[in-house]
Amino acid sequence: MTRIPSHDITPESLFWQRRRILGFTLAAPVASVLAACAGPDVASTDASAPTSTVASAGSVTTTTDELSNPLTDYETVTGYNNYYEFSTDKERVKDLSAGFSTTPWNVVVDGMVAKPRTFALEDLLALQASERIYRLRCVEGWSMVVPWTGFPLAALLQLVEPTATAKYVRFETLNDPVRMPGQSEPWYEWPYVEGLRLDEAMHDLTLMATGVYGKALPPQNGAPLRLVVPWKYGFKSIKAVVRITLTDVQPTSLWMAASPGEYGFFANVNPRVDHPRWSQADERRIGELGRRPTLVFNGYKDQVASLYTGMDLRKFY
Ligand SMILES: Nc1nc2c(c(=O)[nH]1)N[C@H]1C(S)=C(S)[C@@H](COP(=O)(O)O)O[C@H]1N2
Ligand SMILES: [Mo]
Repeated sequence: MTRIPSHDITPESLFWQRRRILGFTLAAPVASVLAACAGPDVASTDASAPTSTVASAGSVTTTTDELSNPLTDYETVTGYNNYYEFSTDKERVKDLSAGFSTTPWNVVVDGMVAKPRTFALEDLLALQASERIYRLRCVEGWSMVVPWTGFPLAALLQLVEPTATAKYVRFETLNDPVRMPGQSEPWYEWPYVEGLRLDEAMHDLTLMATGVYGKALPPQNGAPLRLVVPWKYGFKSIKAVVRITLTDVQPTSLWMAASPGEYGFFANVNPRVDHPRWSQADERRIGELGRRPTLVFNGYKDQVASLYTGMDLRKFY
């Protein structure tokens, strides 16, 4: 079992201390929201930090991303998770989600499409699968390198034929407080919602992941189906998707609703735009000591910058 430096955890008590130090006064529910995705990842060097070893799970043929960054080991990828439907404690999500059943699973694709359809998960697993090694940069200031398997979202959207009026894609997580006990917490507007502009959704980098490390996606990583948008902060990569709706209205995500001053719609990784409460200039790659500089668009600038031509990316966070 890989040990995670305890500094990544923002327990309520520490959070409150920090709030007091910073002199914030917030009503309790709001403050709990902000403890969320979240408090900054505290920079530290820790002798117990995991070393980057490529885990044995599944059939991964490549051991680094295209920038020669080693993969984050399997135990960490599947043992250190943000998933508020189960817990705000990243190290407890794995155990608390262990019994989460994903059969049967349907995904409704509706809205501004010529051919709305409900897909059984099996229909989606039949789409051409590919392996993608992507950096995942959490807005909290930590990152990983993850080998996903899945299919491009574009392949799914082409099947339903978005109409000319569709401008955005809205994603929704399963809403089931019995199976997802965190949804009984009143601080958020459940279910978790995320959104992309249609051209972002159609971009080849945008993946619907069904597996990790060559194995089926485990519950804690968003089984059976989760979005992965590698040039945006991790919170855009919504888990356990049950509904995808094409629309002409910019979706309001759970994080935009919870804290509009902190979380915008685009949320492109940008080291030059600080979070209101911490810098985004650098990050802690889990498994490494110290911090490394955060890359513009998380290192995918060449592939995605043209999506934002003419936009002021400081303003359109
Ligand atoms: N439904 C849902 N999706 C979610 C989250 C969540 O709490 N609920 N957390 C997000 C955040 S903040 C991050 S960083 C990533 C983490 O993905 P991972 O656990 O696979 O690393 O999932 C994102 N998707
Ligand atoms: Mo995150």
